[in-house]
Amino acid sequence: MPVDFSGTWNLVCSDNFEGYMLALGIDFATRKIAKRLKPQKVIEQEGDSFSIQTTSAFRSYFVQFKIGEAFEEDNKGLDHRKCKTVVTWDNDKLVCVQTGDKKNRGWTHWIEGDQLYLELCCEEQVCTQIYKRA
Ligand code: VLP
Repeated sequence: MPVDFSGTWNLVCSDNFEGYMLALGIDFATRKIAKRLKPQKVIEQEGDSFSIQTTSAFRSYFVQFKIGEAFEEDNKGLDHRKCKTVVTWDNDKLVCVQTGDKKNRGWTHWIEGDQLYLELCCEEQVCTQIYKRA
């Protein structure tokens, strides 16, 4: 059985989100608001089809994809840069590569115990977040 990420997940801790946002060129005022947010993720996984809705009091972001199928991602409401994005499995990890103006951009999701992990990368910065089931 493959791992199932489906569910509603609430952020419980975040390390170096500031560094990640700086690497993305997010302005000071936006970073000040964003770092206080406790986003919720609703993930739907059906076979190789996924949707991830990230909701916060300030901005929200929705993405959907199929494993191995590259798509144009607009990052609307985030840094607004367009990327060519593809998500693949690395064993039980969901690995996203976002090719565009920023080097080494992407994210990885995995589950450990009852916690959802998210590692966000941009250039030299790595932000690690942990979510728990709502
Ligand atoms: C921009 C960077 C904060 C900060 C300003 C707005 C959306 C994996 C993946 C699915 C992400 C989340 C990236 C967050 C980048 C913030 C608004 C915060 C809430 O999630 O789950 O898209 O890439």
